[in-house]
Amino acid sequence: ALAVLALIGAGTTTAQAAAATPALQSIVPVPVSVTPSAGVAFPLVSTTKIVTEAGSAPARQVGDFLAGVLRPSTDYALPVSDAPASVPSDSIALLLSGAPASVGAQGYQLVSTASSVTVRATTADGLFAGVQTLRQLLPGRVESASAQAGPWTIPGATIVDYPRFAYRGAMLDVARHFHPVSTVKRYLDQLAQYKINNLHLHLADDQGWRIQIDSWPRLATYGGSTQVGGGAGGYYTKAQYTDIVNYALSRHITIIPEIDMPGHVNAALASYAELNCNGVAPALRTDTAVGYSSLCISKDVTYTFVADVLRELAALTPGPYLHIGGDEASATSQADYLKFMNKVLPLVAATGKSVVGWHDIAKATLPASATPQFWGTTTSDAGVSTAVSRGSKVILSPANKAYLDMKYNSSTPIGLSWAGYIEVQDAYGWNPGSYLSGVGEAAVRGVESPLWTETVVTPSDIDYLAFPRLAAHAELGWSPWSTHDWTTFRTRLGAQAPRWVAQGIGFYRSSQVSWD
Ligand code: TNX
Repeated sequence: ALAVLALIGAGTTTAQAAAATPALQSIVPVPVSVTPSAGVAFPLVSTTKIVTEAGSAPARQVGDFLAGVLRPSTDYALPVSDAPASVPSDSIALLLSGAPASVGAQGYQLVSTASSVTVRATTADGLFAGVQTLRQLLPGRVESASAQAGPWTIPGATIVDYPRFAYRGAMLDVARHFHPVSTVKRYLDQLAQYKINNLHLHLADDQGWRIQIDSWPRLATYGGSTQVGGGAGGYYTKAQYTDIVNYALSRHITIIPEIDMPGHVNAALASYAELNCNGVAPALRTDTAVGYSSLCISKDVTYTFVADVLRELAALTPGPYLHIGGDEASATSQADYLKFMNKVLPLVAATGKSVVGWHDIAKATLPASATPQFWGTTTSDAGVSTAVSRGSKVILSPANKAYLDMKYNSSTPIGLSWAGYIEVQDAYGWNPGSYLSGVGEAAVRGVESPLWTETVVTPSDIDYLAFPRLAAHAELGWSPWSTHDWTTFRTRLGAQAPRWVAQGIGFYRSSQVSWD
C-alpha cells in the first residue's frame, strides 16, 4: 500500500488507491498525481469523437495524431473537429483552456468520466503529453497496426502532470552506422510516447559525415560513403534532414544536430585535403578507434569550414541548439583545444543558436547559454561545476547509467562495456538532481540517453538496447523524485510489454522485471 501511495502521489487516500485500476497504476513516466474515480470508466466506442480547441491548428494536429494512433486498432472512425463551447458526451476533448496553473508549459490535466475524457493544457506540447498518458490508459493492444477486439475502456480519474526537467533527450549516432530516415522516424515515435522531447543526432564522426553541406559537398558524398565495418554508409540530403525535423516537430520533439569537433573528424579530413595541417587527406576509416583525428587549429580555413557548416546547419534547424561535440580530442593539445573553442563558441553564437557540447568543452570558459553534456563515469567534474557557477545548465548522460550502447550483462550480444554493464535497475537507480557535485536540481536542464552505434546496425538492434532502459531514463527526466521507487517502477515497466509487442519493439526481457 505504501508503494501504491507513492505512485499515486500526495492527497490521495488509501481507499482510492486501492480502487485504482491497473492501467492507472501502470503509467510510465509516473504522473505527478493520479486520483482515481472509483467505479467510473469512459467507454471508447464506434461513435466516439475527438474535439480540439476551436481555431487552434496545433491542438488540431494533436487530435489528428491521437486519431492516427487509435484508428487502426479500434477500427473506429474517430472524427476530429473543433470543440463546441462545452465538451460533448461521448468525446475526447483536447483543450487549451482551464488547465491548473501548476501544469506549466509542458504539463496537462486529464479528467476521465463516464461521458468524456478531457485533456487541458496551456500549450499543444502539454496536450501532446496528455495524449501519451491517454494511450497508456487503454489496453496495450491499442498500439497495434491492425484491428483488435475491444472493449476499449479508460478508467475514471483526474491526472495532473508536468515534467521535473524541461529537457528529456535521446541521442542517436548516425555516423558510426548510418541509419536511414525511416529508422529515425520509428525512433521518434518510440521516444514521443515516453514524453521525450529532444532527439540529438550525432551527424559526423571519424567513420562518416551524414549531412549534406552545399559549401563543402564532398563531406557527404565522399565522407559519407562508408561506415564502421566498411558498409556503404549514407547521408541525409537537406530535404531528408528537413523531413526528419518536421516529423519530429509533429511529435513535439526538437532535433539537436551535432557536428563533433575538433576531434572525431576523420571523415571531414579525408574529404578535403586543405583541412589537414600537412595538406594531405587521410584515408576513410571504418574501424572504431577514437582520439586520433583533429582539425588543424592553426589554419584559417578551419574556421571558414566550421562557420560554413554551422551556418548551413542552423538554417535547417528550427530548434535553439547546435551541438559541437568536443569530446575525446586527444589528438589536439590542451592549448589548441582552448584556442579552437574560443574561436568556435562565437561562431555558434553568430548563428543565433546556443551551444551544447560534451562536457569536455567546459575546459574552456563558456557563456552562460552553453550547455555541457556530462558523459563521465565519476560524480564530479571541475569544469562542469565551474560552468554551473557561471550560469550554465547541464544535460546529464553519465556513461555508466545513461548510455544505451552499454551491454546489460556479459551475455548481451551487441553493445560495448567500457563504462560497465547497465541493467534496468542501474539505468533507473540515480538521481539527476543530486548526481554531480556542484550541480543541483536547478542547474540540470535534463537527462539524455545516448545510443552510440559502433555495434548497432538495424532497427532491431536499436530496440533491444533502448528498451527498456529508455523508459527508465524518461521517468528520471519527467517524474518528481518523490515518486522514485524501483518496486513500483518495475511493475509499471512490466506492464509496458504488451504495448511494445503491439508496436513490434523487440525489447530486452530483463529478468529484473516480470513482464505482462
Ligand atoms: C565514447 S562518450 C564516445 C563515443 C563512443 C562511445 C562509445 C563520448 C562523448 N564519446 O565516441 O562512441 O564512447 O560508448
